[in-house]
Amino acid sequence: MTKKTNAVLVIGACGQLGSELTLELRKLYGDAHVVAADIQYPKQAELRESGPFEIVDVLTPQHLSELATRYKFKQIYHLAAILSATGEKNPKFAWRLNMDGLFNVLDFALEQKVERVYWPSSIAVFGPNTPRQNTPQDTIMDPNTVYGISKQAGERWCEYYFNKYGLDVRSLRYPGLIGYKALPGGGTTDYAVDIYHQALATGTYKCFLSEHTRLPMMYMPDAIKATLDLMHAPAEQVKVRSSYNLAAMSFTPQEIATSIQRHYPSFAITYDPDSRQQIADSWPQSIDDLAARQDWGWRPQYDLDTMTDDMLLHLKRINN
Ligand code: AKB
Repeated sequence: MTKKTNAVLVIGACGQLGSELTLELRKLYGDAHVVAADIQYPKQAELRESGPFEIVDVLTPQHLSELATRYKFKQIYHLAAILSATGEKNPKFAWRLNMDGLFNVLDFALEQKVERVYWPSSIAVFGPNTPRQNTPQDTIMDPNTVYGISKQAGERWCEYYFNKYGLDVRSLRYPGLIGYKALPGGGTTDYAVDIYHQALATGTYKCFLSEHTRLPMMYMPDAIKATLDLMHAPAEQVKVRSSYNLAAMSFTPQEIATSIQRHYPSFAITYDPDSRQQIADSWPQSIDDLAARQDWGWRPQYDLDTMTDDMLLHLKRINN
């Protein structure tokens, strides 16, 4: 059997980021060259129909080796993870999936001589003793969620594989990501996606975080752009080999509601904080991403109001 060469593998392709990133990668490299992989078949027709799809459980290394009989990968995006809120429900499993999954992918990439690997980190690597305003690239990191601990450990391992084995792994510490194409799964920042859906569906939203909880956030087109810009940067410009701080905007539930009210003045928000409040309270309110700006030219394009305008426009179109 002849192998398809120069392929790009996206693991976790059905997730919030994966479903959008896969389609962008297919535009860039050609549909047939970007292999979407996940533990379940995609619900999104465009993702299912536009290119190859493979069932892969990152905890089963044989799934990866089997893929290597059919494809020669030049890049891997390993996005599969259990997020902050879900992780707290089953911490041991979250640790196993987030860590063993990463090891399986890093080892596979080494074995297969993959040129470049992308792995997402998160603002969850920071904790209650981290400075919360303009959190620096290098600072105290004392995460207190299993997700945050796994991301912090993962960052150390990515840097280790780079220093020790020369594997070109690149990473970003995403803030909360907001997009209209797919729903997030099990994060503390998920309210900032749900609120737009509920604004259109019911005109009201009960928020699981309190009114003044400020968190760093980013609109999906900016997250995709940052990811691709980092992956396309010449290796010598990528000076941080753990993970780069990345910022676009910070807002509170009250401020996003006010932004929505510019379109729907009667939109009403209420607050009923749950266990996710404690997680949010341990995270930064704003992020200093100077290193990303200086090293490979990062600049975000969306702020809260331009994101709201775009989200509502697209969601209205999808609903009609
Ligand atoms: C979460 O809320 O768990 C994620 C994240 C900030 O990494 N969105």
